[in-house]
Amino acid sequence: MNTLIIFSFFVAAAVAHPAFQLRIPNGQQVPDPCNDGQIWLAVGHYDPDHHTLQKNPFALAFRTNGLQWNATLCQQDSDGDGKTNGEELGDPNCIWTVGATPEQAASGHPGLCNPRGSCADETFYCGCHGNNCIHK
Ligand SMILES: [Ca+2]
Repeated sequence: MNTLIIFSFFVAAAVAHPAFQLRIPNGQQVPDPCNDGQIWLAVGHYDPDHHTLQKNPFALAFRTNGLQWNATLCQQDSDGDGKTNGEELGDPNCIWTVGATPEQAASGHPGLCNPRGSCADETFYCGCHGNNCIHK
């Protein structure tokens, strides 16, 4: 029993990237653009449940920005859906700092175009798994 609990903890920790989630506003409450009412825990990944080698555009921007949330990352529109990362993550004025309560709830995913199908060069598709989440 204890082994199962410990194993489950490490699997959950590995999947959810808690350290990164806490570095962005509402990082543990990012809406799943593929399933209404669900949360997308692996915010930087195309696959909500698994580590994949393919990171979404928000993850790449986050890494380029030194793995930190600030006005630069907040004002970008990483997924190209017309809403800034800050607008999607509930920090429309780009004032959030680690540990603070965001101004608003997250309304969208910063790395996956939403609503789905609204971006011209969309390559991600819902329901993908592993490293085949992008098709052109
Ligand atoms: Ca966006």
